[in-house]
Amino acid sequence: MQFYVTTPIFYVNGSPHIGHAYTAIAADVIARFHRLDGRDVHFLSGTDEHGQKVEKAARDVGLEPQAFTDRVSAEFRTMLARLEVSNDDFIRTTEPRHKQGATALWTQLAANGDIYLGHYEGWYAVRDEDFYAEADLTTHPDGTRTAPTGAPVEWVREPNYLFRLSAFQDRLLAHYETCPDFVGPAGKRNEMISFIRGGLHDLSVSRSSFRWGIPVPGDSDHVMYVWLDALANYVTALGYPDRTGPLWRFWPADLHLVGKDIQRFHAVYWPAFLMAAGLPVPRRIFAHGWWTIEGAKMSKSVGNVVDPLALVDTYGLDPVRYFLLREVPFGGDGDFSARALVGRMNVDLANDLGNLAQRSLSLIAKNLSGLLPEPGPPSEEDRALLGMAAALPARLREHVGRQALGDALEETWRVIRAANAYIDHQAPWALRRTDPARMAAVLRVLADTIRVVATVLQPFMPGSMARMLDQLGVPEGERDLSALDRPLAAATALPPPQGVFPRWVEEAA
Ligand code: ME8
Repeated sequence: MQFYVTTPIFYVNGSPHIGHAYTAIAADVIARFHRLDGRDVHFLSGTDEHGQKVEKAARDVGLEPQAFTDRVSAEFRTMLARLEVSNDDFIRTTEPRHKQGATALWTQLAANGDIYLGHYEGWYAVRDEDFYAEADLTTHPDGTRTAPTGAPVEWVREPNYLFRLSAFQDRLLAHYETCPDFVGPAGKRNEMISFIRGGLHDLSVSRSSFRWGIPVPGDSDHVMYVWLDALANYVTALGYPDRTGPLWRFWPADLHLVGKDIQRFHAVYWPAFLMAAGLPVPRRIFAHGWWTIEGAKMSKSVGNVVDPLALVDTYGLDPVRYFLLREVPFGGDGDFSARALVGRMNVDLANDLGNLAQRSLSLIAKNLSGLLPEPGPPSEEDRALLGMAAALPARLREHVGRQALGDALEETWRVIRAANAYIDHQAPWALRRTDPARMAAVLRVLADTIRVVATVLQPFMPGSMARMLDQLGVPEGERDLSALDRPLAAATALPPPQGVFPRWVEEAA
């Protein structure tokens, strides 16, 4: 069964930061989990390169927009690679395949009578690339106005093409009614429904006061509004308008993962464009929350923008991936601090999981010549722990299926904590003299439990979990969820155990 997941395409007006890394890592975990579960996955990311905001950023550094976007888009690609994000494709909106597809989408909307030439007069925030009503603005003592997001607005008056969004109000509401899971988290659904019920105005979908965009077919005085251009990426990357190509089987998308700031574009405008074009709408749009840094909004002028690659250089990739998804429930807001990251590294990773593996594996190395023992006759406690471990894949499938990535980790840690309690209680080190057969049975229960844990954690921490599975002697081709039904071969020679998660010790000042 296919599974198509996307990240937003990132604006190339500045270098990638921790917020972009967060979305990409979360989408990666979801993509990897579905691959592990045997699904045919397509995972798309990319960059959003047109519009006034990007044009202005290029001008500010004295570059032509194309040269500028080439450079910044490459930085996003590098970030994804360094974070081990496993996207299958990366689309740039300046690529010919995208321009052709977006042009075809426009032509289709116009042919269906859903785009007409009009006039726009109103407020526009370049930073948000969004239109605002007067009533939503804040007026400052110096007479300037800002949008609810804090972005400065300017008065725009120009001929524009408009999309007949108002005509889709009822169809959108009906869709929300029949597909209760269309939008997540659950609270966002009501927010979107009230927005639609509040009345939809036709949407300006072209701009005629600057040039950096895809020309409107048949009227090169206009370029397409950057959001129509950008949203189209999810289908142009699959080959749209060609619906007979190999990738079209992935449409409709199973999941558009977005930040909460852009939910409305995805959950209102995008389905309306698709309905107008006669295309199926995505199955689900999930919005995650917002990161602040040590309590403050991330901002270039404040100088507190966190570079994800610098974090990875300092702390290592998997602790960063783990921290971001564990620290806050997915869908809620979070605050980043190095202290909290180090806490997670030392407690969850080094103490709970790292020690569990290291203790179990070094007992096998020392007392059983490094040979994986046979399962013994199970005790009540063995059954309880193995039962918890066996239930994990199905529990995680459920959590990941509703994007509850933090819950998936919490559920896994419940098993890890139970395994630590088990090892303390069974004290296999003491059984070595008194009951070596029982010691072997206990170590096998631990090895089997760690195997399940390491298997289901692969999407979150691919590198470290590969090393843990290597140490358990799990063959490379036997690491997906279905392999868990096949017991590991007894007497497999395990490599010498090595700590996977070192403790982080602050250097003395
Ligand atoms: O909105 N915390 O691009 P973008 C959490 N090009 N996530 C954050 C974040 C933060 N502080 N800052 C950014 C755009 N993000 C459009 C999208 S899609 C057709 C077009 C994440 O680069 C969040 O997911 O401004 C946000 O939605 C995404 O980066 C893209 O931000």
